Amino acid sequence: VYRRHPDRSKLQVKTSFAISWQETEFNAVAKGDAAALINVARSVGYDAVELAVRMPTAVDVHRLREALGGLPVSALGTGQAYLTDHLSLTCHDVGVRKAAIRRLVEHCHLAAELACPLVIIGLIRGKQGDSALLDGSLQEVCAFAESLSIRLVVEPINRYETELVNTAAQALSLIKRVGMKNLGVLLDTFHMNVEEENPSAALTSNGERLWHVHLADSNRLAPGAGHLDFRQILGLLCAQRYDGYVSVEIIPRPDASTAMKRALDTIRWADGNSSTSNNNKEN
Ligand code: LER
Ligand code: MN
Repeated sequence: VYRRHPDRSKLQVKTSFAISWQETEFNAVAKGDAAALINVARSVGYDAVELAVRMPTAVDVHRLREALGGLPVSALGTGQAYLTDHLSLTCHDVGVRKAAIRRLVEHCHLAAELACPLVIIGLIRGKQGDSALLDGSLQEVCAFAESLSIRLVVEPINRYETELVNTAAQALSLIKRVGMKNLGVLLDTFHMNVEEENPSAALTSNGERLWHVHLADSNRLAPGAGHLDFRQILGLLCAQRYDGYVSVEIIPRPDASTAMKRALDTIRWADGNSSTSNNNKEN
């Protein structure tokens, strides 16, 4: 159910929508004419866009900057490098592993050029790789990212997509093992709905290391199309003074522009009705 309500001039949360800048097989992202999609996201009212980028060196940065027209980039997604090029941080083949690390270094360079603070570690860690190799690979990427003031976020992903890091607790213990200050967590409400025993507890379990959030409903459609309670989700985020973006990463049905509007409608409604909304009452 999409609940409509009057626009609020200021939300408690910063919003973003995930768009693929290059062609992709990933279905939970807006794709096609990326420059046009960025414009739609801007006109619908998002504060930023998240960009999925398979190959950073192939990005025409000038064209991308022009398309953005000053709209911030909340984070860079990297999963396409796994899906299409099969690069993985946990591959036994050291050549593939090094190529994955090099690719992420390129993502860090692009992120720095776009003043985007975060690079996402999702599927690029591999689906069935050797978890013992993950810590070292991440240490290498984090050390480089630090030199550009870029932070990385590990995203727990559901078991049907990867065996490595399915829950918020696993992400936190990975971060502790890796021991780098610029490694945090990204939680995706779609994956949490599959994996977390207690999604509310998981949402607050990463404390100051929670730097990015993907919003999708239980069916991976726009928030409002499934059975997740976004009032509770935003309420919990605001209560812990989360100051990152909530970035909508969904299957864009029936079309990207409608999905963008529906998602933002639900976020605005949930924001206005969350338990912390008193902080933001309109006069
Ligand atoms: C990417 O953010 C994600 O959520 C994964 O499902 C990638 O396949
Ligand atoms: Mn995600």
